[in-house]
Amino acid sequence: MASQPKIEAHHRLDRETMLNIYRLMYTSRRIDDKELQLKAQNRVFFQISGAGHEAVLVAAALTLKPGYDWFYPYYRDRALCLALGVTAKDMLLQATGSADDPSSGGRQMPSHWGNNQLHIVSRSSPTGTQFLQAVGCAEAAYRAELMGDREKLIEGYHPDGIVYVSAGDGTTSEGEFFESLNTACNLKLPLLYLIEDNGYAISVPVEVQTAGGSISKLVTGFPDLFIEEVDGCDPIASYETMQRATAYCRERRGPALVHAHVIRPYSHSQSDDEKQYRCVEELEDETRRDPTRAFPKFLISEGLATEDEIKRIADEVDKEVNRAADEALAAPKPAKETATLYVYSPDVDPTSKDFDTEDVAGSAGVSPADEKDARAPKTMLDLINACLHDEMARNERIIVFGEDVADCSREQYLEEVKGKGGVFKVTYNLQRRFGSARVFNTPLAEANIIGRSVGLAVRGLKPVPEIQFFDYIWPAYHQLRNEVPVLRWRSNNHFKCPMVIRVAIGGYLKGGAIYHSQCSEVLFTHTPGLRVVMPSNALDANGLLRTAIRCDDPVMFLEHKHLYRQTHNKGVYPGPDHMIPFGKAKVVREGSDVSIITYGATVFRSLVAAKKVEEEHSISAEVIDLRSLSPYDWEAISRSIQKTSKALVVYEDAESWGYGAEIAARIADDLFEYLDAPVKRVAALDTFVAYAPELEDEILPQVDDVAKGIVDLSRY
Ligand SMILES: Cc1ncc(C[n+]2csc(CCOP(=O)(O)OP(=O)(O)O)c2C)c(N)n1
Ligand SMILES: [Mg+2]
Repeated sequence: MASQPKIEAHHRLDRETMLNIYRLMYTSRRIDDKELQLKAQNRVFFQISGAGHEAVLVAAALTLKPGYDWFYPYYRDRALCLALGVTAKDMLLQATGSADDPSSGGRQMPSHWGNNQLHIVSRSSPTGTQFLQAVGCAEAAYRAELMGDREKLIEGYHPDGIVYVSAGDGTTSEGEFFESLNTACNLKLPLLYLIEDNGYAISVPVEVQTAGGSISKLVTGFPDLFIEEVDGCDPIASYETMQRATAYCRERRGPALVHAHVIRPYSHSQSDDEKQYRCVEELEDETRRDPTRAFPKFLISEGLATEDEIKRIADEVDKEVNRAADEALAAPKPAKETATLYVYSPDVDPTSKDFDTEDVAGSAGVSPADEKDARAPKTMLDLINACLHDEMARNERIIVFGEDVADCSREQYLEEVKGKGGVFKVTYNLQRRFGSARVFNTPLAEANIIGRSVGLAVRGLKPVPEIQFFDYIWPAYHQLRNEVPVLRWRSNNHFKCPMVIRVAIGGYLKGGAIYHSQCSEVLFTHTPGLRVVMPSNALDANGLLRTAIRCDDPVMFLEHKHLYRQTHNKGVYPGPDHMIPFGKAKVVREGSDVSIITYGATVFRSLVAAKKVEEEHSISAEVIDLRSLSPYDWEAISRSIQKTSKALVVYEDAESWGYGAEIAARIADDLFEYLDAPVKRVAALDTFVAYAPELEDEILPQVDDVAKGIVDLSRY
């Protein structure tokens, strides 16, 4: 038995804890070794090691509470996850791609952590997307506190709960890191950043990556940010630092950033050989710092453990890891039929009859936007606004935010001023009615808006963010492609982030030019996991938005700017329960000669064109407004074409590779025997939308283009 006189000098860590630190660090390393061995045997298919990062990670876990705090660990955080309660077998189940892998059911690579009971939120592979999600996760508690009833409003609320997020040194170069610090500091969120600096991002050394070579020095200007640098190979020093940092967050004094210097003894990955770009001395120095070697030596030299005790722990761990590997290798693999499970919610089906109140006669209520004039036709903008009012009143978890969406951020002036409520006024009066905790402005940063939404949704709030212009959605595209639609699927339904992303889209503005006219809805319909809708009129917008908000999937709600205030598409407020299911098109004009399949701003143009060809050429064109683009109503398309035998797909986006290309291809595939002519498309020229009205008219599809398309097709 080792003597214990020096325990006090080790910062309240008792002998048992220190031996446990060693056990966890060594287990982490041995799982890496086991995975590498199995990789060489082709029984696991990828390996990402946590080697060299173990000390600070075990220390961090000692100061954090699984299932109480929330965690966004990155791929090197094996030791943290082990210390939080993930087992060796759980890890090896993922490495072997097993059905019982609790993180992802065999869907993600190893070291892509996720465990809903422990509050480890499923992680993806992109570097940096975790930061803003972690902000949202911490912000959920902040908002719930402002809103009252916090235990009821969000999942896992604790007044001193914190959110942990980690990343490597290289990943701090992603813009989202700085965007996240901006908001975490601005809202003084309880967010703990652990930056694990192993000196390299694959082969790029830290001085090339970061101005001045030190991320902790670079971020010193952020207000209320606790910053500390530590030797992350020393578990005791790391524990002290982590304790100070977590205490700072728990006391709600602001976010904390720990910059831990660690090593990377196993190269970046098994496909990287660091000897190609690192010198021998550097690698030897790292070997000396390796915590799985240095810490047991320290324990022995300090009289805290004997060599035998260390050996016994190592033997036990080796046995445990071998047993876990055997069990994982014997575990069943996912059944082929499960491949498409959980792309969408298995519980709530927005295409079902539950979401169809469209044909219920009469107005069921009075528009909160305009009580005096309930029966007067309203614009699309008014009825979207009315739906937001209704739904926010119905569900207190809904929060609305974005650039300029609030009425007046400086609340003290709310009574004096009219209020902004969005650049198009779609969110008008929401802040005034529902308060600044639920309706607020964000920084001018689209990734910030969507990344935060993911974290807010994970905690059970229902974000309805606005992207001011579709043309500027691109900074958020990473989150919208790799995170929002994927979370449910990649976590095997353990996590989800339902939200409604409202986006002002489209051209025909006269003067909108390149950067206020874009529509590339196809980039979102091409993404599994997203629902995409694009209404053409006020009533549909109201009913589809309600379905979008009440369903359990992420929805891209595309609002055509040109349609916001038209007179031709007005509708009477339909009451607070008007819903249109997704995937239900509408035949907006019956016809027998040609079927026009369209949506958005080209619906009206197609209707005018159909009328024109009827009058001028006695051609009878049927017009189908798809309304919802993914899913879409194949039955309606098929029915119409079986009647007319001719199909014209009309859409506003550039013709090549556009949304209509898929529809045209499917018609050609599935309805070939009914067709009397090739499937034709009318769409924009394959260029950008120009400012000069003459050019804009030439570029975007006009009534005459559609009319010509109908005539040509009917004469074919
Ligand atoms: C957005 C994105 N770009 C590139 C990659 C490829 N990649 C994976 S890890 C990595 C280096 C990360 O370095 P660092 O953040 O220092 O973490 P470390 O691996 O050193 O722990 C790169 C470039 C990625 N996964 N995601
Ligand atoms: Mg690194």
